[in-house]
Amino acid sequence: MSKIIFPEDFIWGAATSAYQIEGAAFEDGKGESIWDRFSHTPGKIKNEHNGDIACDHYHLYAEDVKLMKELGLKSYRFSISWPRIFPDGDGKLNVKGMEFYKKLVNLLLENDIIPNATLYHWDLPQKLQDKGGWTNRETADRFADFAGYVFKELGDLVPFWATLNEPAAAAFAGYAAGVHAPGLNNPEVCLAVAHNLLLAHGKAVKAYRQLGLKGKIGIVLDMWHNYPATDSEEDIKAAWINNNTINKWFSDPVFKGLYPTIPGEPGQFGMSLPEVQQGDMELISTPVDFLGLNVYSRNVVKANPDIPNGIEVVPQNGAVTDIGWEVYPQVIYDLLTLLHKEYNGIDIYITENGAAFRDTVNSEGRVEDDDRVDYLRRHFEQAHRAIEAGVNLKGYYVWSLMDNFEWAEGYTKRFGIVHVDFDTLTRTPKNSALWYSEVIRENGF
Ligand code: IFM
Repeated sequence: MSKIIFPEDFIWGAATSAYQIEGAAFEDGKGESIWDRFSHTPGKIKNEHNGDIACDHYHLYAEDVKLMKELGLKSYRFSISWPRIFPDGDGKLNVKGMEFYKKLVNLLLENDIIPNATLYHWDLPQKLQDKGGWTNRETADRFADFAGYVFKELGDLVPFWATLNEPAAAAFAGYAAGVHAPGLNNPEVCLAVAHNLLLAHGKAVKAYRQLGLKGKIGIVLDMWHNYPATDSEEDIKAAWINNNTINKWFSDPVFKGLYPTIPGEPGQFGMSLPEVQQGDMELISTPVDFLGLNVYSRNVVKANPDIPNGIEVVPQNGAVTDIGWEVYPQVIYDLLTLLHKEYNGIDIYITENGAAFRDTVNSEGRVEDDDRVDYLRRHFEQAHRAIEAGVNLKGYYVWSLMDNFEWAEGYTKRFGIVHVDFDTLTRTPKNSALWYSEVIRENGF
């Protein structure tokens, strides 16, 4: 097979998030987050795991940057814990929290690793949740204050910023399904939550622009592209509805300044449309520099009038990862080409893609995760295909740099290319990390 080579300036990286790796949950003045509260609530997380220690990256960050350097990562995507910097969400500043990120960013730069920072990866300060969390429009203002402060401190050093990571998960898993923090089962509020998250995004982008900073800012969205189970008109319509409502609920407001239209009764999913005030959509659609796309798998759907929203996800028979997600690499090509067309050739970064498998360290000290190598290779191929088709794909971040706290699944799902022994905190690069390192060196495979 001929070699696949990526564009010269293609950015290869790996991603993590604060709550999933940092630990030090109650150290150096950090405030409580909604994930600290949720993970300490009995029955919410598998095996009652929590992020108190996680990978202890807060203390081991220098070792982790060294590892990134050894692997040859060009960039590292991480998130900044809001309550580490503003323990109550606003007001009192925790200088020590800010110092941690300054040390991390400086060390990355010393090692020629481009820092890529996300401002919100779900760990809202609990004190703001006590005032309604994202149901409260004022949370968006508090976020803009937090973002503005971080931009002033790190804006000259960090060239890539994302405002929010997967706001859909924050709104739907957190406020409707209740499987993520803050654990509410209230579909009624989740479109208002989504709107306030989008406002937070817009206000942060505006704050960034006002400071005249030279880097790039965008938003990170997750999408599961929907394919019809059969060629029937009903199934095709079902897939179309999901692709054009759920999948675009955040991207259309950001890139087009409008919400998708829900066919049928607006209240049919038990949700109420948000109150949109004058100027909101202009703010939300303040121009961004890129779209960050988190993509793992797809949905195959069929129309089913007997279930509440009329659209059923049909399980597939093919290979799945350890979290039960189908391996379907073509979703990368399909989504990238679609988004390219839909949003005028915007620059896109795959900000997360990867797979959970049951990895173990063998007696020779190796982790033979060939299934992950195969997964990544096949997904990279589809990304390359999309570039050849004209998509402005600029970079690819593997999820995740290391095994970590997988939210409601606790530590039971391993997404890392580096294995973490959660008893000793020992890091062991898996075969996939060694293979990825070679891909980066060759800029292809
Ligand atoms: O671990 C998560 C991450 O925090 C957000 N995107 C999906 C990953 C795998 O579930």
